[in-house]
Amino acid sequence: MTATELNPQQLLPGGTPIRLVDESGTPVEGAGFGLPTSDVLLGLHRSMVIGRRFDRQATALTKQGRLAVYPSSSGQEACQVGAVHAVGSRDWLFPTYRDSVALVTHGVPPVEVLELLRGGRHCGYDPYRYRAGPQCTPLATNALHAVGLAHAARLRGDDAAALVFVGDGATSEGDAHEAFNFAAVWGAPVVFFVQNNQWAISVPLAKQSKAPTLAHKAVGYGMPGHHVDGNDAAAVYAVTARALSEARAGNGPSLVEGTTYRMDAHTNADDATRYRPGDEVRAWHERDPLDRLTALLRESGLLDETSTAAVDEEAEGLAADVRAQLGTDVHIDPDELFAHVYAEPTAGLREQANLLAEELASEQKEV
Ligand SMILES: Cc1ncc(C[n+]2csc(CCOP(=O)(O)OP(=O)(O)O)c2C)c(N)n1
Repeated sequence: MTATELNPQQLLPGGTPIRLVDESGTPVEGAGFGLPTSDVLLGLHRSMVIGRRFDRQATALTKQGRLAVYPSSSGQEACQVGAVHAVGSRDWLFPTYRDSVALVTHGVPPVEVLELLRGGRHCGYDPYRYRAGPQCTPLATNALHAVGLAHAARLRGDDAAALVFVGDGATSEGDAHEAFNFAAVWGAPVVFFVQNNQWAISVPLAKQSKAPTLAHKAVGYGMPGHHVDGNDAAAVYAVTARALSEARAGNGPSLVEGTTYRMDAHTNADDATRYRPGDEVRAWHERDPLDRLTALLRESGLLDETSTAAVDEEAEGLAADVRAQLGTDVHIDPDELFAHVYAEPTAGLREQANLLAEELASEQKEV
């Protein structure tokens, strides 16, 4: 059934976030979705362990001056990993600066993911090869990219869908509005995944939106909104998989809100203790998404000491590899700054390039 055939009540999210596993790791009945298969659950666990280790390594590299900046997504692994595991081989992913773990989960080599953040190239990976757009720092611009690609795919008769991540703050942007509206009107196969981590730098959700939930925003555009417990990887996976499959089947876009929490500061350049109460942070530590999935898998006998150790070892290996590969300085010809801006460089751009070349040549002489 397409969104246009649904009545407004059917577009609204339920009264409570969809949850398949509670905070103690116990399955919850009656959410309208079955628990994913054992293989899927183990895959989610592996990606979350690797993602968290990668995130910790990247944060450490900022302290060693090897990365210019890193926006951690510690605490948000269930959203990023759960949603990306639902992405099909022909689908596309459109991440923000916060979504490095999503990219690693998607199969992009970690060092290529970090190329932008170490001050190398604007995008260290080939978007076509991995079917992943570049990480966007201007908020919600990636939502427009996702809609454009998905709409074009549909016109071509290609059944690919696009998954795009935006933050709670980004939903207030004009670009988000245009993307939601265009996608709904044209039935573009997009799933807008809002990672509601409660804060847009120092702006809390209460100062960001008066909507009952961010998922409620969807009804105003005429698309379904789903509200999911964003620290329950099983629920995120199940809801996103269904939303992507609806999109691929030609039933239009939808918006999924995952309620989660950014455990670290906005980036390594931010001090979150200046605006976030310690009690709030401690309460979210108790709802850790990885602990929840681990508890479920251990209780059901799917994970034991040996398999846990094997995943931990794999994550350590990945971190060691990242450290080794990022241990050297970036060497880029400064002239590259002007490449890829326009197909035909403008006169102004050529002038700037010449000025830079002259300045660098005079510095060389001084040395
Ligand atoms: C168009 C635009 N305006 C302002 C900024 C500055 N800015 C960077 S991050 C940020 C907060 C974003 O919060 P949210 O969308 O909730 O994402 P989060 O960082 O929490 O993942 C702002 C305002 C920006 N990057 N782009």
